[in-house]
Amino acid sequence: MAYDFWYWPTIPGRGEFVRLMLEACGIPYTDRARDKGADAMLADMADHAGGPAFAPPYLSIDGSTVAQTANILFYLAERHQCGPSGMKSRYWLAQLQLTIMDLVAEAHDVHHPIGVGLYYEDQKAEALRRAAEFRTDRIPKYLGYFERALIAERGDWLAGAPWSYADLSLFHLVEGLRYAFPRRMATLAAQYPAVVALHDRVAALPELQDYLASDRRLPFNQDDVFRHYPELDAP
Ligand SMILES: N[C@@H](CCC(=O)N[C@@H](CS)C(=O)NCC(=O)O)C(=O)O
Repeated sequence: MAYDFWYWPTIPGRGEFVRLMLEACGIPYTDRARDKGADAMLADMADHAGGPAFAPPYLSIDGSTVAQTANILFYLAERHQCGPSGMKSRYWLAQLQLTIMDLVAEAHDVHHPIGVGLYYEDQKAEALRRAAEFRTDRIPKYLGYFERALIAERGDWLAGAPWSYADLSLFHLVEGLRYAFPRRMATLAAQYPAVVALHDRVAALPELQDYLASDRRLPFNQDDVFRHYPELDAP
């Protein structure tokens, strides 16, 4: 069975965390909105009388949905036994993933600090203030946490071995931060060697090579959660 996976068709966004897991775990899926368009996704969302999703990404399963990025990854890991399976690891990975999603939300709020529905141009002054705090305090605090988490584990991955969806997500998080804040990330790189090494290990995973080189993987762009506005970046 191939999952019906729904996410905005033109950005990696939060959908990328799910795509990476589906691809690396070899789970069959159809990227429905890339085939059918965003309007088809909105129609599908409106169609789920039972268990509707509030927002994409989501999986559509038997008329119901599994939504919320961290929840989707938790579901897929359980259902397909992809990654560490011990009780402690499962909840540890969920904890890490929820923390990653917190940082994703903060990265988004840097360019939309006042209103999700407003244009960036209408909140530029506030974005400048938010970006300064994000660069100085929040990125180091989160990356420092993931650095400690990696150092605390024996082995190469966030929950020991084998790799898990949280490792894939930390990889994409670093990619997104590097896209949005290249100057800041260049300054910080040396302080978080375990995070950088984890990023590089995921990039080299044999299970991901086909996907990473394919056009199924969308490039970052200025409609995404991670956006590069040069004025919001600094060393
Ligand atoms: N907490 C949710 C957030 C979902 C979300 O914000 N999705 C965005 C795209 S990345 C969206 O389309 N939001 C529409 C809205 O909030 O109205 C998750 O992690 O999946």
